[in-house]
Amino acid sequence: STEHKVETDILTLTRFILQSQNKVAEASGDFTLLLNALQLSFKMIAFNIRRSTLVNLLGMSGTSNSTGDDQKKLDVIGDEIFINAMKASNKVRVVVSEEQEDLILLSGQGRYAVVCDPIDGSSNLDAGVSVGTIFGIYRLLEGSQGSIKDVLRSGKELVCAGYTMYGASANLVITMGNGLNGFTLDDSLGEFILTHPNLKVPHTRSIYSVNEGNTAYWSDGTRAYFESLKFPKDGSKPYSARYIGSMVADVHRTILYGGIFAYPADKKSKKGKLRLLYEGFPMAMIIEQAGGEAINDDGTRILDLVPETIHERSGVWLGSKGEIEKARSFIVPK
Ligand code: AHM
Ligand code: MG
Repeated sequence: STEHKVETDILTLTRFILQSQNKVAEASGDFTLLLNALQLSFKMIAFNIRRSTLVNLLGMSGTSNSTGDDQKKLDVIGDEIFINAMKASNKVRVVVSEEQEDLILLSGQGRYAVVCDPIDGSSNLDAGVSVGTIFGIYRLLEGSQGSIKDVLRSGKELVCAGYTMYGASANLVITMGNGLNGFTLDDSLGEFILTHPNLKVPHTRSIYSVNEGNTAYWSDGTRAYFESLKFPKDGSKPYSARYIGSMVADVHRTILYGGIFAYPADKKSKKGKLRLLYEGFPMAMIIEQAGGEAINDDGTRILDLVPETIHERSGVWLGSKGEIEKARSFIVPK
């Protein structure tokens, strides 16, 4: 019995991972060390975002990344933080970053490949709006010393996926294939604490999240689908629109409140905008682990796709099962 209200037995992310690892027979502790390196990079990115206005880290860096996007100073810093953490972990042989044209091969004893968008949604940074880091982890193929083959694989083969949203607090949401759990960074302890165990997408709120400014480029099916949400034929209330323009924040809200998030392929972006390997796959695994679904514009399960190049793009539709089924009935030609 406790006579005070202080939590003296907190479940940190490291403790949580160790507990999950104990259930895996071949667990060697390498995965825990890799996750520790990732956690450190998230804390460092969170810290730099938080002080960015004060120390002149906002604005453009004057460079552009592999896919031609202009880079923000924080994009460059986030990328460096992430890559250095992966190198220092000594557990990773292959690194893919949105900010690097080529994959990075590392030496050492690692058995993992990590794919990452270090700061996603960076166009929101200067306005102080939430951004996030998205990541996925593959175990190297049997006998591999690290090569591009370790990452040109279907999303189903990911052993771990997650994101950290840098908002009012830093929120890390992670799955190792047996459910989805959310952790919040306690700044004073410097630890991610389990605050959202066993996350499931609710079915309660009718919200759609899409860049409606692209309507002119949409397919007829996409247009008809969103029209159906705004003008329901069955007399139900129209959906609410919410669009932050940071995938991590839009997906985080979808997991907590329900609804659908989409970045469809359209006439302007024929393969969509989002990258399959380090945006589509991790978010698809995450939403499925929360009981939802993720498909592309053909209605194919995102996790079944196999990328041909590391920066390949894909249309993405994700949300609760019911919302995705409704979308599918409009967007996939019969
Ligand atoms: P980025 O990786 O260059 O930051 O772009 C990805 C972001 C996503 O976070 C977000 O869903 C999307 O781009 C928003 O794009 P748009 O401004 O076209 O709506
Ligand atoms: Mg991105």
